[in-house]
Amino acid sequence: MFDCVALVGATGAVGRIVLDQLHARKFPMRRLRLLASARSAGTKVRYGDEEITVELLEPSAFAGVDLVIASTPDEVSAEFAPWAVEAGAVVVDESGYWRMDPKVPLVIPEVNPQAIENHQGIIASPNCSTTQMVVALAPIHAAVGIRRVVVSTYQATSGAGLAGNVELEASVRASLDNGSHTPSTFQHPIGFNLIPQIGSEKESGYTSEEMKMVYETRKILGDESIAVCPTAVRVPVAIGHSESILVETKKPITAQQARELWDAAEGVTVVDDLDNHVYPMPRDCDGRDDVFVGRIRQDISSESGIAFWCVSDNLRKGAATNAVQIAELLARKAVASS
Ligand code: 11C
Repeated sequence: MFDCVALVGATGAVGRIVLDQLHARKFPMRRLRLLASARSAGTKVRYGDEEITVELLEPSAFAGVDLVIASTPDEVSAEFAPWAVEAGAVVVDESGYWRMDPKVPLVIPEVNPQAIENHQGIIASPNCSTTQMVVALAPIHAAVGIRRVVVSTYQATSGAGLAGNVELEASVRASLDNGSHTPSTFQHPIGFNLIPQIGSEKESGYTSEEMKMVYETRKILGDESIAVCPTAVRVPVAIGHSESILVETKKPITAQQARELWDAAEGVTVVDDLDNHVYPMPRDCDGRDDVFVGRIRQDISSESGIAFWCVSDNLRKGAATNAVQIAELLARKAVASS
């Protein structure tokens, strides 16, 4: 049982779901505090039957806090996480800032729970598009080894926060009304459109979002030899990232063997019956915590490959749920060592 847990970023798209999850999963804590920038400090936020007033995020705010769960932009995390660690708290961070730091474990509880053992105060939760892919890849990697992954993403506007969904709605309405809407969150109008750019250019023509999928996948699976070729695309869907994934394996695997591995895997639900038009779709996965896989088939262009379709709620398993599951691991570890 934690004496005091602080949630940083409670008023954001992910923070709201973290609050719901902490309550729904009866997270073991005596007190919950909410911290945010001056813009949100003073706001009242509902938590179950309580109303909690958001406090200002400043170094002194972490006195007496045991655990921090944070969903903030990278630059905010860079500043506050050291304050929290200095005050003795453990930080579960959803931003991209700490993920590739060698001292920071990057954790998906179903995949590499053992990594939390070596934390030095900060534990990172991966990028949403990486998380769902790696949950699906992990059982295949454990069984037959993965040599290469080719992935194209179809990412929801909520990946860019509440502003992304506001912009989706405004852009769709403007198109239906034959009007125009000037984008501010995305690079182009998102209504009735696809945008093959998420993040900024990072290296060799790949975006920052795409390179997260390369580096984070290797770190979580603990295998620097895995080759990943990603294309990340923003689509006019509010919630639920989808991914078309082709895996080249070290040893051959059949589609049926892959299906059996996913049927047995924690956190994965197989939805796969093409004859009856059954496959995962974002609108069916919205509000659910699992990673859904379907369209499972042999790669007809090579000897040892599996192609599949993967959908998950990017705000849940892609962010809030994974962070709360990491916090639950820490709670169990504390009980085990007390
Ligand atoms: C998106 N995946 O869909 C991004 C947002 O590194 O946690 C998440 C950014 C991150 O826009």
